[in-house]
Amino acid sequence: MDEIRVALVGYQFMGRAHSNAYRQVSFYFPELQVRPVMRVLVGRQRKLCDQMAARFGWEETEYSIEAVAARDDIDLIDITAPNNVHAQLAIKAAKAGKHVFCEKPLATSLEDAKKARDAVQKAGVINTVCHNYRRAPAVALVHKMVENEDLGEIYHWRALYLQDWAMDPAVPLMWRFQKRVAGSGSLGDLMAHSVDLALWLVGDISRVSCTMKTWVKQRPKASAVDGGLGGAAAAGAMGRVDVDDGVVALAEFRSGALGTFEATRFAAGHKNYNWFEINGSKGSVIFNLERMNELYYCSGTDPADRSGFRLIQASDPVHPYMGLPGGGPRYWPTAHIIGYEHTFINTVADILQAIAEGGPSPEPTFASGCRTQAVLHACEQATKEGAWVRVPKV
Ligand code: SOE
Repeated sequence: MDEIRVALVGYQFMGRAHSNAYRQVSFYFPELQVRPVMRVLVGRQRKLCDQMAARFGWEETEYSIEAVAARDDIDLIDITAPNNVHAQLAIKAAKAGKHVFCEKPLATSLEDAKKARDAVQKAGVINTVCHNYRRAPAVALVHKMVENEDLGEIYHWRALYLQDWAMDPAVPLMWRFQKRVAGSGSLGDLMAHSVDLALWLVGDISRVSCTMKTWVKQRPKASAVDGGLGGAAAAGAMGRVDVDDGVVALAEFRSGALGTFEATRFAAGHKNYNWFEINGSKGSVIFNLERMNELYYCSGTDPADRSGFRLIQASDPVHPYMGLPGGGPRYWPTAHIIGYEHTFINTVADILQAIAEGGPSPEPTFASGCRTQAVLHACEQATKEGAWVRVPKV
Protein backbone atom coordinates (compact mmCIF):
# COMPACT_ATOMS: atom_id res chain seq x y z
CA MET A 1 0.00 0.00 0.00
CA ASP A 2 1.26 3.49 -0.86
CA GLU A 3 2.23 5.84 1.90
CA ILE A 4 1.42 9.54 2.24
CA ARG A 5 4.16 11.10 4.32
CA VAL A 6 2.78 13.86 6.51
CA ALA A 7 4.35 16.86 8.26
CA LEU A 8 2.15 18.58 10.83
CA VAL A 9 2.80 22.17 11.89
CA GLY A 10 1.57 22.85 15.44
CA TYR A 11 0.93 20.68 18.46
CA GLN A 12 -1.70 22.46 20.53
CA PHE A 13 -5.45 21.78 20.50
CA MET A 14 -5.80 21.35 16.72
CA GLY A 15 -2.41 19.67 16.41
CA ARG A 16 -3.69 17.06 18.82
CA ALA A 17 -6.99 16.63 16.93
CA HIS A 18 -5.20 16.21 13.60
CA SER A 19 -2.55 13.86 15.05
CA ASN A 20 -5.30 11.65 16.40
CA ALA A 21 -6.96 11.60 12.97
CA TYR A 22 -3.79 10.35 11.25
CA ARG A 23 -3.36 7.69 13.93
CA GLN A 24 -6.92 6.41 13.59
CA VAL A 25 -7.80 6.80 9.94
CA SER A 26 -6.45 3.50 8.58
CA PHE A 27 -8.23 1.61 11.34
CA TYR A 28 -11.64 3.04 10.43
CA PHE A 29 -11.16 3.46 6.66
CA PRO A 30 -9.78 0.06 5.58
CA GLU A 31 -10.79 0.81 1.99
CA LEU A 32 -8.28 3.68 1.65
CA GLN A 33 -5.70 3.06 -1.06
CA VAL A 34 -3.03 4.85 0.97
CA ARG A 35 -1.97 5.10 4.57
CA PRO A 36 -0.51 8.14 6.32
CA VAL A 37 2.96 8.06 7.79
CA MET A 38 3.34 10.51 10.67
CA ARG A 39 6.79 11.60 9.62
CA VAL A 40 7.48 15.05 11.11
CA LEU A 41 6.02 17.35 13.74
CA VAL A 42 7.00 20.98 13.18
CA GLY A 43 7.15 23.66 15.87
CA ARG A 44 9.30 26.56 17.01
CA GLN A 45 9.61 25.60 20.69
CA ARG A 46 12.06 22.76 20.30
CA LYS A 47 11.65 21.04 23.64
CA LEU A 48 7.87 21.16 23.57
CA CYS A 49 7.79 20.03 19.96
CA ASP A 50 10.01 17.03 20.79
CA GLN A 51 7.80 16.13 23.75
CA MET A 52 4.59 16.38 21.74
CA ALA A 53 6.04 14.38 18.84
CA ALA A 54 6.85 11.55 21.24
CA ARG A 55 3.40 11.76 22.81
CA PHE A 56 1.38 11.93 19.57
CA GLY A 57 3.49 9.41 17.65
CA TRP A 58 5.43 11.54 15.13
CA GLU A 59 8.71 10.00 13.96
CA GLU A 60 10.81 13.18 13.91
CA THR A 61 10.72 16.91 14.57
CA GLU A 62 11.69 19.99 12.57
CA TYR A 63 11.72 23.55 13.86
CA SER A 64 11.00 25.56 10.70
CA ILE A 65 8.69 25.33 7.72
CA GLU A 66 11.65 25.93 5.40
CA ALA A 67 13.36 22.81 6.73
CA VAL A 68 10.30 20.67 6.24
CA ALA A 69 9.39 22.14 2.84
CA ALA A 70 12.91 21.33 1.58
CA ARG A 71 12.58 17.63 2.46
CA ASP A 72 11.77 15.21 -0.32
CA ASP A 73 10.22 12.66 2.04
CA ILE A 74 7.10 14.77 2.75
CA ASP A 75 3.93 14.67 0.61
CA LEU A 76 1.41 16.59 2.71
CA ILE A 77 1.90 19.58 5.00
CA ASP A 78 -0.87 20.09 7.55
CA ILE A 79 -1.03 23.54 9.20
CA THR A 80 -2.53 23.92 12.69
CA ALA A 81 -0.43 26.88 13.91
CA PRO A 82 -2.20 30.15 14.91
CA ASN A 83 -4.21 32.01 12.26
CA ASN A 84 -1.68 34.70 11.27
CA VAL A 85 0.73 32.14 9.80
CA HIS A 86 -1.80 29.96 7.95
CA ALA A 87 -1.51 31.68 4.57
CA GLN A 88 2.25 32.19 4.60
CA LEU A 89 2.95 28.58 5.59
CA ALA A 90 0.47 27.29 3.02
CA ILE A 91 2.19 29.33 0.30
CA LYS A 92 5.62 27.96 1.28
CA ALA A 93 4.26 24.41 1.30
CA ALA A 94 2.60 24.82 -2.10
CA LYS A 95 5.72 26.36 -3.63
CA ALA A 96 7.63 23.28 -2.48
CA GLY A 97 5.06 21.13 -4.29
CA LYS A 98 3.47 19.71 -1.14
CA HIS A 99 -0.25 19.04 -0.77
CA VAL A 100 -1.73 21.36 1.87
CA PHE A 101 -4.33 20.91 4.59
CA CYS A 102 -4.89 24.11 6.59
CA GLU A 103 -6.87 24.90 9.72
CA LYS A 104 -9.55 27.53 9.47
CA PRO A 105 -9.70 30.46 8.91
CA LEU A 106 -7.55 30.24 5.78
CA ALA A 107 -5.99 33.63 6.57
CA THR A 108 -6.44 36.72 8.70
CA SER A 109 -7.30 38.86 5.66
CA LEU A 110 -9.04 38.35 2.34
CA GLU A 111 -5.92 39.47 0.51
CA ASP A 112 -3.79 36.75 2.17
CA ALA A 113 -6.48 34.12 1.61
CA LYS A 114 -6.43 34.88 -2.11
CA LYS A 115 -2.63 34.61 -2.19
CA ALA A 116 -2.83 31.18 -0.56
CA ARG A 117 -5.53 30.07 -3.02
CA ASP A 118 -3.50 31.29 -5.99
CA ALA A 119 -0.38 29.51 -4.71
CA VAL A 120 -2.04 26.09 -4.36
CA GLN A 121 -3.78 26.45 -7.71
CA LYS A 122 -0.52 27.41 -9.43
CA ALA A 123 1.29 24.49 -7.82
CA GLY A 124 -1.54 22.10 -8.71
CA VAL A 125 -1.51 20.50 -5.26
CA ILE A 126 -4.42 19.06 -3.28
CA ASN A 127 -5.72 21.75 -0.91
CA THR A 128 -8.38 21.72 1.79
CA VAL A 129 -9.36 24.03 4.63
CA CYS A 130 -10.29 22.28 7.86
CA HIS A 131 -13.96 22.97 8.43
CA ASN A 132 -14.44 19.64 10.16
CA TYR A 133 -18.15 20.08 10.93
CA ARG A 134 -19.02 19.43 7.28
CA ARG A 135 -18.04 15.86 8.03
CA ALA A 136 -20.28 15.23 10.99
CA PRO A 137 -22.57 12.56 9.49
CA ALA A 138 -25.75 14.48 10.37
CA VAL A 139 -24.43 17.60 8.60
CA ALA A 140 -23.34 15.60 5.55
CA LEU A 141 -26.86 14.12 5.56
CA VAL A 142 -28.30 17.65 5.35
CA HIS A 143 -26.10 18.28 2.31
CA LYS A 144 -27.43 15.09 0.72
CA MET A 145 -31.00 16.26 1.40
CA VAL A 146 -30.28 19.66 -0.14
CA GLU A 147 -28.75 18.02 -3.22
CA ASN A 148 -31.82 15.76 -3.55
CA GLU A 149 -33.96 18.91 -3.23
CA ASP A 150 -35.72 17.31 -0.26
CA LEU A 151 -35.95 20.68 1.45
CA GLY A 152 -37.19 22.42 -1.72
CA GLU A 153 -36.51 26.11 -2.14
CA ILE A 154 -34.58 27.36 0.87
CA TYR A 155 -36.10 30.40 2.56
CA HIS A 156 -34.18 30.69 5.84
CA TRP A 157 -30.71 29.91 7.20
CA ARG A 158 -30.31 30.54 10.94
CA ALA A 159 -26.99 29.85 12.69
CA LEU A 160 -25.77 30.16 16.26
CA TYR A 161 -22.27 29.40 17.49
CA LEU A 162 -22.27 29.98 21.24
CA GLN A 163 -19.50 29.48 23.79
CA ASP A 164 -18.91 31.02 27.24
CA TRP A 165 -15.24 30.32 28.08
CA ALA A 166 -14.13 33.96 27.62
CA MET A 167 -16.65 35.57 29.97
CA ASP A 168 -14.30 35.48 32.94
CA PRO A 169 -12.10 38.62 32.72
CA ALA A 170 -9.30 36.59 34.34
CA VAL A 171 -8.97 34.46 31.18
CA PRO A 172 -5.55 35.61 29.92
CA LEU A 173 -4.76 37.50 26.76
CA MET A 174 -4.03 34.43 24.65
CA TRP A 175 -3.52 34.79 20.88
CA ARG A 176 -7.23 34.31 20.25
CA PHE A 177 -7.81 37.81 21.71
CA GLN A 178 -5.16 39.52 19.57
CA LYS A 179 -6.07 40.82 16.13
CA ARG A 180 -2.48 40.62 14.90
CA VAL A 181 -2.48 36.84 15.45
CA ALA A 182 -6.13 35.77 15.30
CA GLY A 183 -7.41 38.24 12.67
CA SER A 184 -10.73 38.49 14.50
CA GLY A 185 -12.48 37.00 17.54
CA SER A 186 -15.75 35.09 17.47
CA LEU A 187 -16.11 36.10 13.83
CA GLY A 188 -13.15 34.11 12.48
CA ASP A 189 -13.00 31.51 15.24
CA LEU A 190 -16.67 30.51 15.39
CA MET A 191 -18.78 32.25 12.77
CA ALA A 192 -16.31 31.13 10.09
CA HIS A 193 -17.64 27.57 10.64
CA SER A 194 -21.26 28.71 10.27
CA VAL A 195 -20.44 30.69 7.14
CA ASP A 196 -18.67 27.68 5.62
CA LEU A 197 -21.75 25.52 6.28
CA ALA A 198 -24.12 28.20 4.95
CA LEU A 199 -22.19 28.54 1.68
CA TRP A 200 -22.10 24.76 1.30
CA LEU A 201 -25.74 24.12 2.17
CA VAL A 202 -27.51 27.24 0.89
CA GLY A 203 -25.10 28.86 -1.60
CA ASP A 204 -23.28 32.16 -2.02
CA ILE A 205 -24.10 35.20 0.09
CA SER A 206 -24.56 38.46 -1.81
CA ARG A 207 -24.59 41.03 1.02
CA VAL A 208 -24.38 41.31 4.79
CA SER A 209 -25.08 43.70 7.62
CA CYS A 210 -23.22 43.11 10.85
CA THR A 211 -22.30 44.37 14.29
CA MET A 212 -19.71 43.21 16.84
CA LYS A 213 -18.86 43.91 20.45
CA THR A 214 -15.89 43.52 22.80
CA TRP A 215 -17.06 43.45 26.41
CA VAL A 216 -13.80 42.66 28.21
CA LYS A 217 -11.30 45.14 26.77
CA GLN A 218 -8.25 44.35 28.95
CA ARG A 219 -6.97 40.95 30.04
CA PRO A 220 -3.97 39.71 32.02
CA LYS A 221 -1.08 39.11 29.65
CA ALA A 222 -0.44 35.40 29.10
CA SER A 223 2.94 34.27 30.40
CA ALA A 224 3.49 31.58 27.80
CA VAL A 225 2.61 31.08 24.16
CA ASP A 226 -0.63 29.20 24.23
CA GLY A 227 -2.51 27.47 21.52
CA GLY A 228 -5.54 26.14 23.26
CA LEU A 229 -8.04 27.62 25.60
CA GLY A 230 -5.74 27.56 28.63
CA GLY A 231 -2.56 29.51 29.27
CA ALA A 232 -1.28 30.90 32.55
CA ALA A 233 -1.65 34.61 33.32
CA ALA A 234 1.48 36.68 33.97
CA ALA A 235 1.47 38.51 37.30
CA GLY A 236 0.07 42.04 37.06
CA ALA A 237 0.51 43.10 33.44
CA MET A 238 -2.64 43.77 31.42
CA GLY A 239 -3.02 43.91 27.64
CA ARG A 240 -5.66 45.14 25.20
CA VAL A 241 -8.23 42.84 23.57
CA ASP A 242 -8.70 44.09 20.02
CA VAL A 243 -11.01 41.43 18.60
CA ASP A 244 -14.76 40.88 18.92
CA ASP A 245 -16.20 38.87 21.81
CA GLY A 246 -19.53 38.57 20.01
CA VAL A 247 -20.92 39.13 16.51
CA VAL A 248 -24.40 39.28 14.97
CA ALA A 249 -24.97 39.36 11.20
CA LEU A 250 -27.81 39.37 8.69
CA ALA A 251 -27.27 37.94 5.23
CA GLU A 252 -28.96 37.74 1.85
CA PHE A 253 -28.10 34.71 -0.27
CA ARG A 254 -27.88 34.94 -4.06
CA SER A 255 -30.64 32.30 -4.21
CA GLY A 256 -33.07 34.65 -2.45
CA ALA A 257 -32.80 32.95 0.97
CA LEU A 258 -32.39 35.07 4.10
CA GLY A 259 -29.79 34.26 6.74
CA THR A 260 -28.91 35.17 10.31
CA PHE A 261 -25.69 34.42 12.16
CA GLU A 262 -24.75 34.88 15.80
CA ALA A 263 -21.39 33.88 17.27
CA THR A 264 -20.14 34.63 20.75
CA ARG A 265 -17.82 33.58 23.56
CA PHE A 266 -20.14 35.29 26.04
CA ALA A 267 -23.25 33.08 26.11
CA ALA A 268 -23.31 31.83 29.70
CA GLY A 269 -24.12 28.14 29.88
CA HIS A 270 -23.36 27.40 26.23
CA LYS A 271 -20.13 25.47 25.84
CA ASN A 272 -19.85 24.62 22.15
CA TYR A 273 -23.35 25.21 20.82
CA ASN A 274 -22.81 25.06 17.07
CA TRP A 275 -26.41 25.05 15.85
CA PHE A 276 -28.19 25.75 12.59
CA GLU A 277 -31.67 25.52 11.13
CA ILE A 278 -32.76 25.53 7.50
CA ASN A 279 -36.37 26.15 6.46
CA GLY A 280 -37.32 25.26 2.90
CA SER A 281 -40.52 24.95 0.87
CA LYS A 282 -40.60 21.16 1.46
CA GLY A 283 -39.30 20.93 5.01
CA SER A 284 -36.80 21.96 7.66
CA VAL A 285 -33.74 20.57 9.46
CA ILE A 286 -32.12 21.46 12.78
CA PHE A 287 -28.57 20.45 13.77
CA ASN A 288 -26.81 21.01 17.09
CA LEU A 289 -23.19 19.91 17.52
CA GLU A 290 -23.74 19.22 21.23
CA ARG A 291 -26.03 16.38 20.03
CA MET A 292 -24.08 15.75 16.87
CA ASN A 293 -25.40 12.28 16.11
CA GLU A 294 -28.94 13.60 15.78
CA LEU A 295 -30.80 15.56 13.14
CA TYR A 296 -34.26 17.04 13.49
CA TYR A 297 -36.16 16.85 10.20
CA CYS A 298 -39.62 18.03 9.27
CA SER A 299 -41.03 16.86 5.94
CA GLY A 300 -43.75 18.84 4.17
CA THR A 301 -45.10 15.58 2.72
CA ASP A 302 -46.22 14.29 6.13
CA PRO A 303 -50.00 14.22 6.60
CA ALA A 304 -51.23 17.36 8.39
CA ASP A 305 -52.09 15.49 11.58
CA ARG A 306 -48.50 14.07 11.80
CA SER A 307 -46.67 17.24 10.75
CA GLY A 308 -43.74 18.18 12.95
CA PHE A 309 -40.10 17.43 13.61
CA ARG A 310 -38.86 13.83 13.74
CA LEU A 311 -35.53 12.90 15.29
CA ILE A 312 -33.13 11.01 13.02
CA GLN A 313 -30.33 9.08 14.71
CA ALA A 314 -27.75 9.80 12.00
CA SER A 315 -25.39 7.04 13.05
CA ASP A 316 -26.57 4.15 10.91
CA PRO A 317 -24.45 2.63 8.12
CA VAL A 318 -26.87 4.27 5.63
CA HIS A 319 -25.69 7.71 6.76
CA PRO A 320 -22.68 9.54 5.29
CA TYR A 321 -19.32 8.33 6.66
CA MET A 322 -21.06 5.70 8.83
CA GLY A 323 -21.02 2.66 6.51
CA LEU A 324 -18.21 0.61 4.99
CA PRO A 325 -18.36 0.30 1.20
CA GLY A 326 -19.09 -3.45 1.44
CA GLY A 327 -21.80 -2.93 4.06
CA GLY A 328 -21.73 -2.81 7.84
CA PRO A 329 -20.72 -0.02 10.20
CA ARG A 330 -17.52 1.97 9.73
CA TYR A 331 -17.38 2.98 13.36
CA TRP A 332 -19.79 1.16 15.68
CA PRO A 333 -23.26 -0.37 15.34
CA THR A 334 -26.11 2.14 14.94
CA ALA A 335 -26.51 4.59 17.84
CA HIS A 336 -23.21 3.52 19.40
CA ILE A 337 -22.43 7.12 18.83
CA ILE A 338 -19.37 8.92 17.48
CA GLY A 339 -17.86 12.26 18.53
CA TYR A 340 -15.94 15.41 17.69
CA GLU A 341 -12.68 13.62 16.81
CA HIS A 342 -14.42 11.57 14.11
CA THR A 343 -15.09 14.72 12.09
CA PHE A 344 -11.31 15.09 11.75
CA ILE A 345 -10.81 11.41 10.93
CA ASN A 346 -13.44 11.69 8.16
CA THR A 347 -11.74 14.82 6.80
CA VAL A 348 -8.29 13.24 6.75
CA ALA A 349 -9.72 10.14 5.02
CA ASP A 350 -11.12 12.31 2.22
CA ILE A 351 -7.81 14.13 1.80
CA LEU A 352 -5.75 10.93 1.68
CA GLN A 353 -8.10 9.41 -0.89
CA ALA A 354 -7.97 12.57 -3.02
CA ILE A 355 -4.15 12.47 -2.97
CA ALA A 356 -4.24 8.79 -3.91
CA GLU A 357 -6.57 9.49 -6.83
CA GLY A 358 -4.75 12.63 -7.98
CA GLY A 359 -7.68 14.93 -7.14
CA PRO A 360 -9.98 16.74 -7.10
CA SER A 361 -9.27 18.52 -3.82
CA PRO A 362 -11.85 17.77 -1.13
CA GLU A 363 -14.13 20.64 -0.20
CA PRO A 364 -13.76 23.16 1.25
CA THR A 365 -10.84 23.89 -1.07
CA PHE A 366 -8.79 27.05 -0.65
CA ALA A 367 -11.08 28.62 -3.29
CA SER A 368 -14.06 27.89 -1.00
CA GLY A 369 -12.03 29.11 1.99
CA CYS A 370 -11.61 32.40 0.09
CA ARG A 371 -15.37 32.70 -0.34
CA THR A 372 -15.81 32.24 3.43
CA GLN A 373 -13.08 34.82 4.03
CA ALA A 374 -14.88 37.24 1.68
CA VAL A 375 -18.00 36.99 3.86
CA LEU A 376 -15.96 37.58 7.04
CA HIS A 377 -14.32 40.56 5.31
CA ALA A 378 -17.71 42.00 4.33
CA CYS A 379 -18.92 41.55 7.94
CA GLU A 380 -15.97 43.60 9.21
CA GLN A 381 -16.66 46.30 6.61
CA ALA A 382 -20.38 46.33 7.43
CA THR A 383 -19.60 46.72 11.14
CA LYS A 384 -17.23 49.65 10.47
CA GLU A 385 -19.63 51.38 8.09
CA GLY A 386 -22.87 50.57 9.93
CA ALA A 387 -24.37 49.65 6.57
CA TRP A 388 -25.16 46.70 4.30
CA VAL A 389 -22.04 45.62 2.38
CA ARG A 390 -21.75 43.51 -0.78
CA VAL A 391 -19.66 40.36 -0.41
CA PRO A 392 -16.76 40.66 -2.86
CA LYS A 393 -16.71 38.02 -5.61
CA VAL A 394 -13.49 36.04 -5.29
C1 SOE B 1 -12.38 27.59 20.25
O1 SOE B 1 -13.21 28.68 20.32
C2 SOE B 1 -12.75 26.55 19.20
O2 SOE B 1 -11.94 25.46 19.46
C3 SOE B 1 -12.53 26.98 17.76
O3 SOE B 1 -11.22 27.45 17.53
C4 SOE B 1 -12.86 25.84 16.84
O4 SOE B 1 -12.69 26.18 15.50
C5 SOE B 1 -14.28 25.42 17.10
O5 SOE B 1 -14.54 24.31 16.32
C6 SOE B 1 -14.51 25.09 18.54
O6 SOE B 1 -14.09 26.15 19.34
